[in-house]
Amino acid sequence: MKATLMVTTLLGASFALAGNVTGKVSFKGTAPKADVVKMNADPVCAKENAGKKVVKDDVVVNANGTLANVFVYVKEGLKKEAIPADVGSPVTFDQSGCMYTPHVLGVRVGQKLKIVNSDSTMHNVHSLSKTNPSFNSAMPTKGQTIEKDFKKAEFPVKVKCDVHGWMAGYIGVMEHPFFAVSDSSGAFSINNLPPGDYKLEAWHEKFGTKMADVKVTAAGAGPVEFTFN
Ligand SMILES: [Cu+2]
Repeated sequence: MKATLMVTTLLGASFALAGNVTGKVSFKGTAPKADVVKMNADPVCAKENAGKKVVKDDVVVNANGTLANVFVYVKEGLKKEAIPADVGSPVTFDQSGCMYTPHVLGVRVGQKLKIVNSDSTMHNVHSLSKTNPSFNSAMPTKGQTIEKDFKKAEFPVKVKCDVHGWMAGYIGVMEHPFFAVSDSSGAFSINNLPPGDYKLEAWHEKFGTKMADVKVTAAGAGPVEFTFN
């Protein structure tokens, strides 16, 4: 799919906090029709979603014409000393209603990934990592939790459920904490980035990648806009 990139950088916008890169991911064109996920193969999944219309989560175009689940991260320009040593608290990756929540997330190398089964059915969480060892863990019990981490940076790591063919998620394993995922209004915010010139990459599982240059000064950085179509 041919896509054009529009990057808008308004330096020194008064609403931007110093060191924070905020922006949004727009979607131009016709949103693909969201297919309903048929969960009849597992009556537990079907029951958990009774009365709800669950749609596929590979392309989520928001009501305001933006795109959710885009992973945005600093690809170039970061100095090693700018990377905080503390990798932060565990990040939760939930299997709930037989879907992954969140669908796309980031963790740092060495940061704990807390994988939860909130369903009364068995999920089998299977990472298709290549740089890191793949894991493949059956989680038969509701409320069960396991912890994983990654020793090396790798992006993207696809995760799937071997029981439920519709379940897929993506994890960005990063050396640094300067990443974000666009939300239900298309917004993202990469915080506390030291002043400098950076290249950001925005990645979407179906629409590929876009790059943007951003300059962070002591006054912060203005909004960055990525456009996929
Ligand atoms: Cu599953």
